[in-house]
Amino acid sequence: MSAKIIDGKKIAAEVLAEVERDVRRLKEERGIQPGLAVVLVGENPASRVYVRNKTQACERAGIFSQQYNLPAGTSEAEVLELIDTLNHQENIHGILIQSPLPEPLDEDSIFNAVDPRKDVDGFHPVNLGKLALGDPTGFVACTPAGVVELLRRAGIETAGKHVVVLGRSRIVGKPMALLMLLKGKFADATVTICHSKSRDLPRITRQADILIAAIGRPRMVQADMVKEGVVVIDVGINREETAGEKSKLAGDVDFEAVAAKASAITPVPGGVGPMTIAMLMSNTLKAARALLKKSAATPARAGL
Ligand code: BQF
Repeated sequence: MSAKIIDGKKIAAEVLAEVERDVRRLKEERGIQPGLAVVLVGENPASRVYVRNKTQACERAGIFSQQYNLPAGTSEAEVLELIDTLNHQENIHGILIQSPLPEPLDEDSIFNAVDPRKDVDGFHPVNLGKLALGDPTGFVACTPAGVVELLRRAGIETAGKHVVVLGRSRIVGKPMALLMLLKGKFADATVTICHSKSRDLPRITRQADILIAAIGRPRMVQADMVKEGVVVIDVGINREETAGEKSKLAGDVDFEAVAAKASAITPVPGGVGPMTIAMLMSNTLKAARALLKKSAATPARAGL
């Protein structure tokens, strides 16, 4: 089988164009410009690239963005103080704390401090809980939300299919599995989650109609681990150090080998990565709109 290559860059550009249009309308009709605060602690080179991708996307979507660069030695109390300020800042609808945070900062207590209404990354327990319950008012983590959007726009049905998720992280694997388990179109799947302790991984992954790889190990998924006609979504973004100055990106999937058996597959780069950024923009727009609904329910002045 010759696999269809799912063009994440193109699909992300479509999402971004829709967000840009809706942001423009929100500004024109309601005088509100969505705003995103981007907080980067330390000097992780990959994180700097990701943060740049996000602020650039804000510019393209017409979203106001404010970047905070804190030095590596910043204390937890200082980060929490900034989050508290941003939680109360009216022109900021979304707050993003770039992960991973440098040691010894504790990601859990820092993610938990973000107001769930501004948690556009979907990392807060409230939003993870809403996802588990199928409550649409919450925020879904951008990468798994991007995978669903990618499947939808590539016309890949999930209902009744066996979706195998490789990886159980708070940011990707777990929410990914929960999304596939929801009721409705582009969900309704039979879901299996595998992880580092799973026994006989290839036996499980070979049963997948749709395989979603989010383990963070370059080229771990090999041809003998998939069945003919599988749809493969590669969430892995692994930086492979090369002799040159530029590091190369590799997915969790051995692309060439697996593409020979798959019916559709996402590349790295240009697959899930751009979708992550597009969904962050979409979540920020959603956060700004949600605020609007609340103020509509409680008019500021009588007669309005
Ligand atoms: C592409 C991320 C691991 C850990 C923390 C486009 C991105 C990446 C690739 C990007 C990622 C990965 C981000 C491509 C944000 C996705 O063209 O393939 C965009 O910027 N990402 C992050 O913020 O934190 C991470 C991966």
